[in-house]
Amino acid sequence: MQQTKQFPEGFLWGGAIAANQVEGAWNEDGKGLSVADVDTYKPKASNKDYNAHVATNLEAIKKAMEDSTDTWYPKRRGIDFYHRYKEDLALFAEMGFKTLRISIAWSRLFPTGEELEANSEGISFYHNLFKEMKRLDIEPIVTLSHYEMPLALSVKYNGWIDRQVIDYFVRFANVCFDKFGQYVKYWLTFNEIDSIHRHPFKTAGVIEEKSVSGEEIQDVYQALHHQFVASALVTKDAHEKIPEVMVGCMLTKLMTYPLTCAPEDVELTLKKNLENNFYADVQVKGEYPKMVERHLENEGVHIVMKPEDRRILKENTVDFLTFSYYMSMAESGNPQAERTPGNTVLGVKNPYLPETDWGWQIDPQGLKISLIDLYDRYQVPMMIVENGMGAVDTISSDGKIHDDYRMDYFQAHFKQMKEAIDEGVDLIGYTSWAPIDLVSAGTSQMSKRYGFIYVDADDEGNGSYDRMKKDSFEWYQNIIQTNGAAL
Ligand code: BGP
Repeated sequence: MQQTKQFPEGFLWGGAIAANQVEGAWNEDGKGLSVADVDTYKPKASNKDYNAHVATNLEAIKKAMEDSTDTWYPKRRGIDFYHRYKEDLALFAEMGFKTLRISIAWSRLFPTGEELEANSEGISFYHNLFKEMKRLDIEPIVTLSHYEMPLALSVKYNGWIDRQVIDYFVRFANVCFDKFGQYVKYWLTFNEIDSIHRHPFKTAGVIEEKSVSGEEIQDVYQALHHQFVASALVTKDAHEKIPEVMVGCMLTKLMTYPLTCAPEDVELTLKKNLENNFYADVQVKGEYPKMVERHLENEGVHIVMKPEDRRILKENTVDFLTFSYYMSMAESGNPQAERTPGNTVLGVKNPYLPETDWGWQIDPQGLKISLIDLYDRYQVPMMIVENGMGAVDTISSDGKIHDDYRMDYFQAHFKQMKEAIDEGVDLIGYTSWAPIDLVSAGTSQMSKRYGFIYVDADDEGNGSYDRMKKDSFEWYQNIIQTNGAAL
């Protein structure tokens, strides 16, 4: 069979952003505070000091709630997408985007989460955004919950630990389906739902010291279960309300290799990968895997479920699977093995791989392995909804940004994607993280740059916020225009 470099017809090329990292306007037009709005930035934190910015104890949160500045809370100003979205969408359209993944800020629609009616100014903003996307022929992919929820729900209920939050989320999601369903076919429920284990506050509003059970692991699994049920319930609603809708789950793909072929390393690795699959097992297959249930039992975790929960999960599985892929990990039984930071995790360093400025190990082939592995296991259409390289970009003396390293990164990953497709994987889309520089989720830095478009702002929020094309802009434009043939 003749192999071409072209991707399947209609392949959805594009980019991905999240409301809390781009919008800004944190207190405008009736928006309430979200958990992301209290994410602080410490100027002295080193590039690799991932957790340096996290201040999630109750006292710090309450202080931040009263603080009306945005200097220490960079996500409050984002990249001012709220006011500049037309300019940004025009640039994405110029690159030829077929799709753009965005998220909706829950607290823009429901400032405290408990209102009975949605905030009309919040609705208008997203309505205008979707209208503009339609005009530019950019298909939206919308994440309902991307690392933010109304802060008031976190403080009052301790986030997703309380079952009550399911009802508020279902109300929010239904408003989104009713108001924006005419524009949006692709919906994702929770961004990186598995990340609740790594940062329970950011993902699920869980404040450790407010714990009821006193056991972090118990709290996290309980909150996760509520998110699973909420995800299934809104999947049901979307299926009933929006014709031809596609609802997906979204995972952090943390492909793990054994550091050596010592059986101990292999077994540890197998367990890591099974653990990573658990979240898709529940959302795609509709049930908790037996081994996970046994593991929880052994750990003394008891998830409180309602009698109907298992049926709800089973009857309302997702239509497609999406994931983020930034790097792979290694695993070893040797406690002395060198460690390296990754996407909110610390893993064993793989000696075969280079790394980014932030120490994330670059592994394009791991993307192909991940695609084959996931497709073999779940057999549903897939999308890569985040992949990219956080780097320090500098403006050269000619006034331009020559980000060859970024083009190399993408080129290598795209080739592996194509090979996976040639092997039979049903990959329907790809959205790079992120097409435009934005505030980092992990470090709250602006200087960790991902975009094809540069934003003139620094870590302290100084700058004009003007946009400028990097060299990679034209490069990606060409890939999209030729549907991959230019690779
Ligand atoms: C993913 C998140 C994104 C994003 C990305 C890069 O886990 O879904 O929101 O930010 O990671 O991480 P960072 O911003 O920490 O570099």
